[in-house]
Amino acid sequence: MDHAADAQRTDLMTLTRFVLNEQSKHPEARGDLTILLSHIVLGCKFVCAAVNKAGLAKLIGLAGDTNIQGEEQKKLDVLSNEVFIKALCSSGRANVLVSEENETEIYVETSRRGRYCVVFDPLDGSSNIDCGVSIGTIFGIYMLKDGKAGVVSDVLRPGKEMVAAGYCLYGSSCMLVLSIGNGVHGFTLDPALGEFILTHPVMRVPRKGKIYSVNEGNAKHWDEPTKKYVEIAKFPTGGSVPKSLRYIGSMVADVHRTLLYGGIFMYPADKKSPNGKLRLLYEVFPMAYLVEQAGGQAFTGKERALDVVPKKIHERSPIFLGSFEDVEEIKTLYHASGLL
Ligand code: FDP
Repeated sequence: MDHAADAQRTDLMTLTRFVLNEQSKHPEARGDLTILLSHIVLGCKFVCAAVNKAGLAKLIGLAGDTNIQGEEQKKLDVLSNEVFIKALCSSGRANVLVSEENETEIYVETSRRGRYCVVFDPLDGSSNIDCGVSIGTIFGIYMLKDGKAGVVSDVLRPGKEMVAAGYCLYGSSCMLVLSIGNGVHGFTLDPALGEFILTHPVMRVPRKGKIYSVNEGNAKHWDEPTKKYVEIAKFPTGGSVPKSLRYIGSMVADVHRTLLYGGIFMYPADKKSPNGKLRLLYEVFPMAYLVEQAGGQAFTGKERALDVVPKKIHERSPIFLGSFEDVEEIKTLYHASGLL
């Protein structure tokens, strides 16, 4: 019998245990972030279960549809949003919340307020729900600036001020990828245990990749540096091998692949959308935070993504993120173009 392997199989590092271990390294920590994260995890488990049974339960459909019992059906993204808001409010640790689904920020009622602000997209990639393609939840966490009642400026801050960020991928398995500022760690949901188990400790994005990921349907509208980058990816000179194109069109899935296999994911600005498509607070920032924590880079076409100071909660930003050297190449092209 292989005792070492057996010991590892039975000594499970759950996400909660991992975060508690991290917390114990900071004697001043009060456990608030641990509690907040456990409520986010609960939301992810709920959404994972809902996504898995969406077809069966007829959860898919337009919000406002009525089922056979005359009950109102909730679209999966509406349902997920409700679950996360309730989980965050009941944690007693959240203060200002920004959700992709809500036009304005949400202030947790005074009696349940805590020190953290959470920005999130409860179900990203929603155009993929109806065809069973992987989708995900993205979140980023800030700590209140002055520890008093939260205000919108507590979330209108650069991504580098986040204290944690992560995403949950609802794919062939359900995986939660998290950074609390000490590298990136991946946890896979064991459905039998109902627990996220550490399966990908210390994730590092390969220094250089072989994949580029972009919606090429927008190529007509791209600026010169983006066009040039993709041209070189397809027709490299000097005997290099062309890069492969992979684009799922679901940010969590595309970024997850980029973290694991390397390469570049981009949603650039173009003539139609001068600020790109993706949202700064709850798409670009958390993913940029994770990619940097994993040793990669994230660039907007002008500057380091995590340095941008948002002016509005639903602001958009172009993004190029992934392997350090691949992002360095697009930065060089922007510098050479004189667009910066
Ligand atoms: P979706 O529209 O399906 O919700 O920002 C949302 C997002 O998906 C991302 O998940 C994805 O990366 C991107 O939009 C896809 O946009 P395109 O369809 O324009 O390529």
